[in-house]
Amino acid sequence: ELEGAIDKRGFVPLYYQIQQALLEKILSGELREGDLLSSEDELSKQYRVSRMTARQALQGLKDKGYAVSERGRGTFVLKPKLSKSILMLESFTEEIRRKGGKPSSKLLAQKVIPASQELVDQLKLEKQDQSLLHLRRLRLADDLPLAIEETHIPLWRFPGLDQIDFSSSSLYETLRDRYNVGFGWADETVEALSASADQSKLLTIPKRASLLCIYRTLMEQNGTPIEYAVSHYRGDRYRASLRVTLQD
Ligand code: 16G
Repeated sequence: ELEGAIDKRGFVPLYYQIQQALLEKILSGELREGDLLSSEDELSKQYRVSRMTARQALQGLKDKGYAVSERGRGTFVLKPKLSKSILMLESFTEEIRRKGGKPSSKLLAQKVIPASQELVDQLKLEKQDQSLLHLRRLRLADDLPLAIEETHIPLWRFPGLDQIDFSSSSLYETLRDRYNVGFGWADETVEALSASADQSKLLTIPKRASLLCIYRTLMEQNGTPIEYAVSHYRGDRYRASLRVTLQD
């Protein structure tokens, strides 16, 4: 019966049909993250194809990020990475909701601090208004740790912002709703890093696992910088896409 799932006379390559059959099971939830996939040997028997074809099907899933092989143990299902679009100016909360997940935060630090020289430059601060709200949050999607976000907001622009409890509020929602901010654009820099001991513990990943680090300076519509943030995303769960255009 399983054999009937693939069409041996058509034009669609056999490996691809098997790959798509497995992918459907992953996307429908029939196969879940961490589940062991059938081995090359099992697949080749199930679908009556060569081992080479079965291997290609598994390789296809691995290339797309839906599976991973562990030496001597087999091939396991991975959930696809969440994909952040660098084109869209979104908050963590909006992004996770858009993808149908449940965003949450664990507050690691919330305090008022004087700006360092680097932050004075990033946020173009005047001498008299160098006091910043510093927020450090572990961001979770469906209760799984996804990123550590550290952000700095100039308090001269948002008086009283330090009084809000950011363990449960969205920063961007607050800026929009309470302070009527119109967001303009953000300048971002992306860098690959490996996790420190502290970061790997918070993100529940192995030490020195890969991180995607995004630095963001957010501007109001008039160009005033209003946030300088550094986000460390789990490299195994997150990727970023951007549009590259020709300059005119
Ligand atoms: C995003 C922003 C971060 C901002 C946060 C606000 C990037 C790289 N970073 O994660 O700068 O502080 O959203 O999230 O996109 P919130 O509104 O859910 O609190």
